[in-house]
Amino acid sequence: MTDSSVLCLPALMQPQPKTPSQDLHPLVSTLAATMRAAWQKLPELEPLSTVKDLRAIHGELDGETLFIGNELYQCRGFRKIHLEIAKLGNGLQILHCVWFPDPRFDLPIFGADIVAGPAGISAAIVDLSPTSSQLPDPILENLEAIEIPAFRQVRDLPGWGTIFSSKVCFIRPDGVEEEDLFNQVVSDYLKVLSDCTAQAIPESRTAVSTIDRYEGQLNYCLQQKRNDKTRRVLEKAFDPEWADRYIELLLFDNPPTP
Ligand code: BLA
Repeated sequence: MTDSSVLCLPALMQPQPKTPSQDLHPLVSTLAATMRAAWQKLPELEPLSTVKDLRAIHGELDGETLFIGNELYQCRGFRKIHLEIAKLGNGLQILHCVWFPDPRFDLPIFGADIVAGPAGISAAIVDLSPTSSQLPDPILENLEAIEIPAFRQVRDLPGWGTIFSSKVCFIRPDGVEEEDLFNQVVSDYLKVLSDCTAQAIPESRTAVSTIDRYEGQLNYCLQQKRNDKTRRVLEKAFDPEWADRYIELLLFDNPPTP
């Protein structure tokens, strides 16, 4: 991927002197800290240099400041670790985080998405998603041991949500207490994943299991790209062509062939 392809912003996106950490919803800030603490413990963590210029995208729409902040890493076991924090107008804030495994490792995809509007958090989802027919045994066993709180508003998955595991947690948090409980679930899921990552041993690039996991990850990306809600919000804040490139090249780029 080239930097310039994604950095080609519409003319109205002028740099603004605001910093991305301003005025974030407390759950967005807390979850970002949870995720950063988790990836710091990963083996051979390095920033992903190919997209370093994408770290901050600023702009203005209808007098409102927009920004997207991206943090990207890779490590032993994960080809791409991505945290995006965005403020996209109409009081909309998004935290999006995906850890895409290197298909040689038998590891699931970590995904989380939080959407906050003026009325509070409407969607909070976290999952360790399989890239083959089911989650790896150690992951499933450790997830079984986590007690998921009885959240009051559990949401139904959309049609494209067949990529998620049976352990997906998709809720509308009802109050600060549930927001804290959701952060704890995310933290527990990341602990399960980090522990398995430390022990994982890669298979060869040509192993049938590696190819299966590559295809599973490709399918995950294809299904996520069917989420019209993501596309619509980005199209409105930026423009359709920019949104399309951003989704294809940064959010859900297809994995390279192993
Ligand atoms: C929903 N995602 C949404 C919604 C918006 C976005 C506006 C609707 C909110 C709601 O239903 O309450 C927008 N999400 C974005 C944008 C980005 C983003 C602009 O990440 C930009 C980065 N989505 C993901 C990941 C998961 C995910 C990784 O990106 C899950 C691991 C899930 N988002 C997800 C789901 C919905 C959603 C399942 C609900 C979709 C629906 O009900 O139709």
